[in-house]
Amino acid sequence: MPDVDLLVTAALPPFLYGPLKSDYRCHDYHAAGDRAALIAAAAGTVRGLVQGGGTVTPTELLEQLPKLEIISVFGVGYDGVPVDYCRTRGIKVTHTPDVLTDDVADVAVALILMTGRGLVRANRFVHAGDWKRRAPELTSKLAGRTVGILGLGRIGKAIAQRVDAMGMKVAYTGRKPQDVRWRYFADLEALAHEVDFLVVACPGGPVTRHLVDARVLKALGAKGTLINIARGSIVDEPALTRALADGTIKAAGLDVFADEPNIPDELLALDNAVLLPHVGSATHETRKAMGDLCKANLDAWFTRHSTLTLVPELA
Ligand code: 8YV
Repeated sequence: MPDVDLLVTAALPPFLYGPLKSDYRCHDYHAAGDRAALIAAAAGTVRGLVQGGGTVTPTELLEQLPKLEIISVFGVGYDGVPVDYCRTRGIKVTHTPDVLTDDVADVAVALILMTGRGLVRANRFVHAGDWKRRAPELTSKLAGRTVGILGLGRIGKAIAQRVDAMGMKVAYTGRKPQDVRWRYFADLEALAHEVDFLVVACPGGPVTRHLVDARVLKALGAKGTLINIARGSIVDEPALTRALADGTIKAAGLDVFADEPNIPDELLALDNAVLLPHVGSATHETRKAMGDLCKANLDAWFTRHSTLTLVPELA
């Protein structure tokens, strides 16, 4: 392996960080007490940067790394990377698609089941010993209900296939209709109006910021539940909290938030919100596969021995 310096800007799991440290000189920017000193010492030699899916990498940091050749994202989402800036400098940006699709889609389905069938409340009911005192509540049948998917990419399609198999109807919106049998809506508000569950599965970033706003939530209405397994930035979180509190929408199932791991107290307090700590890809198998691909992308670049998993904009 060539003699290469890497800047590490996120907390990495040992099964990725260990192999990286064996093959590269790693500068731990994430854990550094004095980041300015670390940059002053390493900036002239850093040729690769490793970050997480949700990590924001400011252009100002990249400007201090004149030798940077590649950013390898440990995650499918690269909304924290200034891709246009990277293009102007010829910096490669790679990510870890495909390997996490099944797990993230599973969590979307779990959130549909947890909200739709009241499973979190039912679990609390049993733990609290209430079953001995009264019958559990009745909920609503999922088969026959409609799931609207915002963003029919790899993960969106995997969610559609799963809920299809559950007997639910599928509709979707995105930049353009695709060659699939599910109904396309050009307009998100129109889709929200039509569906029982609106599932956010599109990329984050400036283009999709607050796409799900008060108007879309109003269209989803009191029959509707919002599911988000993508990025917190796509949903106007204060508007969502208000919509849940005043009954504008029925419920929400969220794996992602605007400012993780901070969740506003008002949202935390709501009984009609099922909240998960961004566990979409959090299985041993998938995180290991993501880690392997994250490192393989660096190895491919620095040894020129195999191809990179470039982000679509730079492919
Ligand atoms: C990970 C993710 O939690 O892949 C992504 O974009 O958000 C998640 O799978 C994250 O990337 C870990 O850094």
